[in-house]
Amino acid sequence: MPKEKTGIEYLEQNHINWFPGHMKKAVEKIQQNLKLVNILIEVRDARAPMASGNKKNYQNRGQKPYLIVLNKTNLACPKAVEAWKKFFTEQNESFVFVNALDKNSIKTILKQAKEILHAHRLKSNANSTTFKSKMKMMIIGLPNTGKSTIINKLANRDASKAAARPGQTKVHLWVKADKDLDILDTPGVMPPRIDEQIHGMWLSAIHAIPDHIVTPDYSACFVVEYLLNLKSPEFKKQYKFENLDIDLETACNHIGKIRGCLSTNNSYDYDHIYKIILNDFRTGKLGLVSFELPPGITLA
Ligand SMILES: Nc1nc2c(ncn2[C@@H]2O[C@H](COP(=O)(O)OP(=O)(O)OP(=O)(O)O)[C@@H](O)[C@H]2O)c(=O)[nH]1
Ligand SMILES: [Mg+2]
Repeated sequence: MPKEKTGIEYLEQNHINWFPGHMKKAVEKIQQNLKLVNILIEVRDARAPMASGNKKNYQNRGQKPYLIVLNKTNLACPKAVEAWKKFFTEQNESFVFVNALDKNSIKTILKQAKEILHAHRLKSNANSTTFKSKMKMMIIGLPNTGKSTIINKLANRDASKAAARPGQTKVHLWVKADKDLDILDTPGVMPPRIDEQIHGMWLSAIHAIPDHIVTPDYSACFVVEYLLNLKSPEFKKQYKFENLDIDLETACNHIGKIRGCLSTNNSYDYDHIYKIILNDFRTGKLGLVSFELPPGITLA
């Protein structure tokens, strides 16, 4: 239990970054493979729509059509999602909010991608004899945003292994979803540098960054502080708090007590407590939470 420093103080003393060599290679490969696809789909996390984006990294994609998919909407705050829809519309961005665990939701990706390709074709004046009706999409995005899950839903089979941890997909993998749709799955890639350190904490909390980078202690404490500040009713209910006007340590100890996280010498087993908190948060048991709002927006 970090008694002296909280997650926020940690941000002031350290710089969170995660861009190992395999991600650099993955970016190079993505650039090489651009010519093989006719649309790029960037999967982000709906709880942090800009912080989980990496569009800047793919600047030399030319005029390639680009669709931003905001996934895990079923874990995000609905009011924040509405605010982001307005923002992206105003920015003239092609986007769609989805929940990859729901097949119907995934169909909206295909619909949107087809519309974008069609508009692109009209704009570039391609005549119908040269237009290839087959859609070849490359799915890119930060680790653990749900890329492989989306591909599996589109293909209707477990074509690419998905897992609840960042860094599952290691190689570029072509998946034939149907006769008119080929999809290229890619390894998750972080931005080379996370400028805003609070974004590093958000990305750890939503598990785009593995726990060993920021450590479960800081990620879990960050989540608890965030939910205490929010006065989250779901957090209160899940751990049977009487009220949320308490400090971080009191909150963690209370969670330890009601979840039976005591070591043999009767002290709290904080590793266990942090694991429970992160797992509960990431599976939505602590409510629908968004970390990021569009610029200038606050929610009532
Ligand atoms: N709640 C929720 N979970 C999701 C959703 N989409 C994916 N997941 C879960 O998120 C985890 C990561 O999914 P993956 O498809 O492996 O993510 P990825 O982007 O391919 O990850 P990397 O290959 O590591 O880059 C899995 O446990 C999925 O079941 C969603 O919309 N909602
Ligand atoms: Mg994957």
